[in-house]
Amino acid sequence: MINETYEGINGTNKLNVYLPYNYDPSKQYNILYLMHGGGENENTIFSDDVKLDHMLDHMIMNGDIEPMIVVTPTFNKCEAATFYKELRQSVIPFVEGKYSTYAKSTSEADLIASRMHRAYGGFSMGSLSAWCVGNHSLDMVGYLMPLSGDNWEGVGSLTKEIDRLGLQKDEYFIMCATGTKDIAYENMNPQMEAMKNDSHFTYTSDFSKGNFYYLTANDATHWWGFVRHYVYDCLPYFFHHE
Ligand code: FER
Repeated sequence: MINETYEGINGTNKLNVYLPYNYDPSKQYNILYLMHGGGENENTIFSDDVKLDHMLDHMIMNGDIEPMIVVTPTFNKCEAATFYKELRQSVIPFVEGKYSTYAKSTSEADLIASRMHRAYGGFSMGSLSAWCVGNHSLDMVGYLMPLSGDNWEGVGSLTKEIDRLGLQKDEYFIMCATGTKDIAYENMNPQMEAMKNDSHFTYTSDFSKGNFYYLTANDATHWWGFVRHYVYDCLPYFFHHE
């Protein structure tokens, strides 16, 4: 993991960058931004509590995913719901100016052009941050992975953003997950039903046929020990569209 410090719109801040083994700066990589939950920080996801870096190494080795860059930022200099501003103005330009992604440059136009090679996910309050990236910055991100946290702004905030951008249904993909004993379960269920019934979404785990799926794990609680498995389950479905 590379520990990075950057100057952002909310002041000096930190994030961690996972580079896949054999990272080659002459190649282009898909990139996932993955956000921690409340009371956590940018180090949580690569700490011994979660060890996501180990899982990513194995997923790449097993061919479950293409080598990709995974960034763990923090919303601790602002709020989960407003982090999308720091993401688009500070985090993505900093990271993708330094590491090799599909962004040809860090201009807004080039970041928008490379959106289908960029994903954003998060756990709990990080899931809220993911929904808010969808609600307000879907021009820069093609894939969302909200895990164990509902969209406090409501489904209408997301569909409004989709309409504002004029996106087609093969230009945004959302895979959500939680556990049946997770404190987010009862909050997420009605929203997931509303999305299933909304024409902006086609519900299927086969992202060649639709763009929205909700995975529920029996008896799983609000804990990274379960949530890391949702990342394992969701990530292979990402980055298959231009
Ligand atoms: C949710 C349930 C719990 C949620 C967030 C939480 C964004 C966060 C709990 C905490 O930080 O303690 O549905 O949605």
